[in-house]
Amino acid sequence: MKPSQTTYRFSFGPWNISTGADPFGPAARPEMEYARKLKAYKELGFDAVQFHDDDVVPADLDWPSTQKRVAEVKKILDGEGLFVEIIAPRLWEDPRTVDGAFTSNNPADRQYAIDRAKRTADIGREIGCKNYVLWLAREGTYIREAKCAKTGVARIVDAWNAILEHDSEIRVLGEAKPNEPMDQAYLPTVGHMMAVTYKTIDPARSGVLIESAHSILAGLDPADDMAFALYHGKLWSVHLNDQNGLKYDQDKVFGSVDLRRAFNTVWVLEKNGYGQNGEAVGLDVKAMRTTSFEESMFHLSHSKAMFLRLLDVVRGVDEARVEELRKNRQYEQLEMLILNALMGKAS
Ligand code: XLS
Ligand code: MG
Repeated sequence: MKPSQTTYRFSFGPWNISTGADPFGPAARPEMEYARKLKAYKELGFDAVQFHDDDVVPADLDWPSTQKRVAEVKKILDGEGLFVEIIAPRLWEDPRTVDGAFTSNNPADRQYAIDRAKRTADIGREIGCKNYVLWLAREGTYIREAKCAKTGVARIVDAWNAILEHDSEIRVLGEAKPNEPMDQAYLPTVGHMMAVTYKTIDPARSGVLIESAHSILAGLDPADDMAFALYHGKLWSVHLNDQNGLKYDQDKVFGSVDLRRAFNTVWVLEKNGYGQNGEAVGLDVKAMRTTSFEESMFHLSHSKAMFLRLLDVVRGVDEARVEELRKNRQYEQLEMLILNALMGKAS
């Protein structure tokens, strides 16, 4: 394979610049003003924004006020030269989604979720974004007996279809996560999510966003999960970050825990042409709670820098030599070739 000439484009969401609040303590630094966050994108070398519906406009506003607010945000983005890469309904904070959104046991609450999901597609249309992400945060249970899991899956597919039907131009990207906030999710892995894409009314418009930490939390390798989705032509966005073992979702700087795992992720994306159809490299990372307000954006530029440095390493690996070592089954030597590359040694 020839080295690709992909010019990568990078994105993140406004939630990635945060106050450091966690389940055990309140904000550790002030909230950054929204307009300041949007200004930060270009300063940090990013190209695109990832939005939840209520990152753009408060949820449940009437439609004319929603349109007005969306137009204001769009104007700021146009002025900054940014595009919106993904739009996603935030279906896990409202009191009506406390028992799940599409899988709630309460029909009125399920309807609220569907209505809000459709409205999110409308916001996407107004702001010029066709990638619609479904992170199914509360679609699962704390105890298995609370719901029928089979019905839960069917309800997720129905909701997915309702979104596809509502807007014939968007494509829906499922984002799997095995646990947190729920004890166990109904669609815990990329494989589950991929199976569901084929059960929708329009598989060609149904794909995935893969987050590194979510694969790791499922005990899987992000690079393999991404390869699987790439094989299916369904990897339409990524959330790169890192994760220290099977704990709570940490959203650490890309490559900060396991450099080789990050290298393999970049390898798989690069070797398979990710980004050549407009896909962006999303970085879903969080600053440490100890970080000061002034330094609370470094984790983003650092993650991007890590991706680009690993890309240099990937592009620097002698492919012919790799092929030869593969052919001769000299995996010990192949391993050292990669370790040397990671440590800045030619061979
Ligand atoms: C959670 C996700 C979430 C989605 C969008 O890990 O990053 O924010 O990507 O809803
Ligand atoms: Mg994510």
